Amino acid sequence: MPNPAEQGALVKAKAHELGFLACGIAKAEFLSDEAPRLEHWLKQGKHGEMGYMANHFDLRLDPRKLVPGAKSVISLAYNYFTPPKQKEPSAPKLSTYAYGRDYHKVVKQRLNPLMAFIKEQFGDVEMRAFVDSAPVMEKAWAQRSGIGWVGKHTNVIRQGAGSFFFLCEIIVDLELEPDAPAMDHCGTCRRCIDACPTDAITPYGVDGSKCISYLTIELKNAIPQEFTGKLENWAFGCDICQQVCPWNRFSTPHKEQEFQPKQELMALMKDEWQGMTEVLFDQLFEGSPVKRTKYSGLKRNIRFLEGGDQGDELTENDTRAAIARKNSNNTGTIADLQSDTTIECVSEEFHLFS
Ligand code: B12
Ligand code: SF4
Ligand code: SF4
Repeated sequence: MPNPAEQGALVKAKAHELGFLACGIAKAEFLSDEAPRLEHWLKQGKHGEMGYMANHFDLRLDPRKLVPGAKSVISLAYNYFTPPKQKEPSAPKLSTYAYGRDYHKVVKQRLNPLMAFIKEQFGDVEMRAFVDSAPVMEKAWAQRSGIGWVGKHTNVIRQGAGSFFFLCEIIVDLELEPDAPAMDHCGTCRRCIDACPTDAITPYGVDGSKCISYLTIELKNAIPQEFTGKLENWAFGCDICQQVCPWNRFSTPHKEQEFQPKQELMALMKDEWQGMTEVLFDQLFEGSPVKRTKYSGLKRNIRFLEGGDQGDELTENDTRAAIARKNSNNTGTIADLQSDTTIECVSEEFHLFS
């Protein structure tokens, strides 16, 4: 029987073979640092109307409550990066993660052979796989297992790979040797904070209720008027804080066929988005994460971008803020921001599958 270090190495090698970008291991234990932070975040109402974030507080902080007897959390990253592909520059924007088929299903399918391998190698172990599908603090596990650090925009960033990847985990009652946690490499940079159009980011924290991703996907009611003129043409999700992050210079295109966008979706003109019928919506977004917001949600978002949901004109303040943003140093082109090398990097060494 291999020892915990050899077992861990076998799992990582298999994960690599199956196409995962990274795989790391952490000891399954109570998330003591995260507990007070999560509590504070919820008390401040930063989850907005995402009621599910306030549920299962204890389960969320302890993987042994999800898998009794759990000893290890295997954390994995799955690349979804693709350079922007929408052809019409003025068309409402879709977040990159939503170009293809829903990641919950795709990544889960990729995890199944890894679970089968674990059973085959180590016998009848208890385990469960999660892809944003249960109360699991996925970013905390990714950081603990060395996959990457939680950046100031709160997404997990990996040296040599950026942050355009999904996270998933296998919680297992098998003892595997833990990896060292990842170190923070944000340094003095604050590009994501300065670029966020709704001021949702404070260092290492996001006010979910102000994030465009929340407003366009999770929020079921009307988008509050205070966000008029601030959504920067995003109709579903938002990539700005990741696009301006210098670490995403290292992103490389994914190889997942299921994440390839439909050509007709990428070619949609602005007026076709605006005039989209429910029939076309169903056709374009079958099996896509965009289904989460439903036809009515997407239409609401598009109307909001046009200023049509309130029927109000942009206020003078909104216009002034938009102009100020355009002129500010921190809102140059994404290429300018990414090519800036002033970021303080501790190391350029990469540890894929370390
Ligand atoms: C709720 C949620 C959201 C909410 C709230 C976002 C948020 N930051 O919490 C909304 C809808 C806004 C959202 C948006 C997005 N999301 Co989201 N979301 C989640 C979800 C379900 C839970 C996250 C969570 O636990 N939040 C609770 C708060 C308390 O956690 P937190 O912000 O990370 O806070 C921690 C830090 O602030 C830290 N902290 C606090 N103070 C300090 C101080 C210091 C010094 C340090 C070091 C740390 C620290 O402690 C807190 C607890 O660990 C996860 C899936 C999962 N089950 O984990 C996906 C997830 C985080 N989302 C994901 C993605 C892709 C996105 C978007 C990029 C999608 C898009 N393009 O529109 C955006 C990014 C917005 C952003 N900048 O965060 C991915 C991120 C992958 C990655 N590489 O990190 C995840 C992991 C889903 C997945 N399985 O891949 N999301
Ligand atoms: S996803 Fe957009 S709105 Fe949300 S925190 Fe990042 S930049 Fe701000
Ligand atoms: S933009 Fe800068 S501060 Fe923000 S996550 Fe990236 S490196 Fe960290």
